[in-house]
Amino acid sequence: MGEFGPLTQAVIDGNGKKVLELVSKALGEKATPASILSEHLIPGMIEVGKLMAEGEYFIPEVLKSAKSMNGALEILEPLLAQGGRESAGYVIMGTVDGDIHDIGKNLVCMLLKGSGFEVVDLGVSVPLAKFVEAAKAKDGKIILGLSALITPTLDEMPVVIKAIEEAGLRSRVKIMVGGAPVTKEFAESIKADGTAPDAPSAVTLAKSLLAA
Ligand code: B1M
Repeated sequence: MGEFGPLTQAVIDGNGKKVLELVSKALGEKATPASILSEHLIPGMIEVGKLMAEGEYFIPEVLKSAKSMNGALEILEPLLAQGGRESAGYVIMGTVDGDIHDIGKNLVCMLLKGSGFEVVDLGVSVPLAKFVEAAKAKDGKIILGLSALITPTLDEMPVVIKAIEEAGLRSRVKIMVGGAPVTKEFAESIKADGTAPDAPSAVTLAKSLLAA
């Protein structure tokens, strides 16, 4: 295991109490929510992923880290969303059916909200019909964001896109896909409107999809 700062290490250790303490301390010392995320919390989850891949961490350890990360996100989210600006657009977001990973999706939602988007987060393992229903319920040009973290659930993305087409919504629903296994080539092959490798670039993509 490499050398990490105390907050990153607390995420790796899955020590939720310490993570909350250190996040509050950093905010008290005027660190920005965005820097706490990118410099401390995300590197912790990246290391957890490495430890899982190396067989050093198993599901219980990973879950503890994920819970501690999500606890920190709850504190940071309202701070990132502050501002009361005019809506930048409407985004429906969810992790596709069969997939329960949500940390990356939550980060994307958080940064979108922080950039003035109205975000409806449908959660994890979202059934196809729920995406279609949510898209039907909002008029005008909107974005549908699909997240997936495990290779088998990538197959659900084209299924959702087809259902949106069949519901006659495709011309006004821009579809953004993402998650670690999603490549640009994959996104093009399923006729999504775009993909982004991380949360900040997802915000840039969302803006450009609505401007197009
Ligand atoms: Co799972 N898991 N997991 N896991 N897990 C991975 C993804 C895996 C790569 C680990 C590994 O083997 N090395 C592997 C997938 C292999 C594969 O298929 N390619 C894996 C596996 C196999 C599994 C299970 C099947 C394990 C099992 O049960 N045997 C199981 C799946 C259950 C299911 O979904 N049906 C499982 C379960 C879990 C936990 C529940 C324990 C937990 C999830 C907790 C939670 O999310 N609440 C978990 C975790 C935490 C991980 C790792 C360690 C970390 C994922 C994460 O949060 N990353 C992960 C290893 C890894 O990724 N290296 C792993 C941090 C996050 C900030 O990054 O999610 O990539 P990420 O999001 C980024 C970008 O991808 C992008 O922006 C985000 C922010 O920058 N992005 C988007 C994401 N969504 C986007 C949407 C967009 C745009 C950008 O537009 C719509």
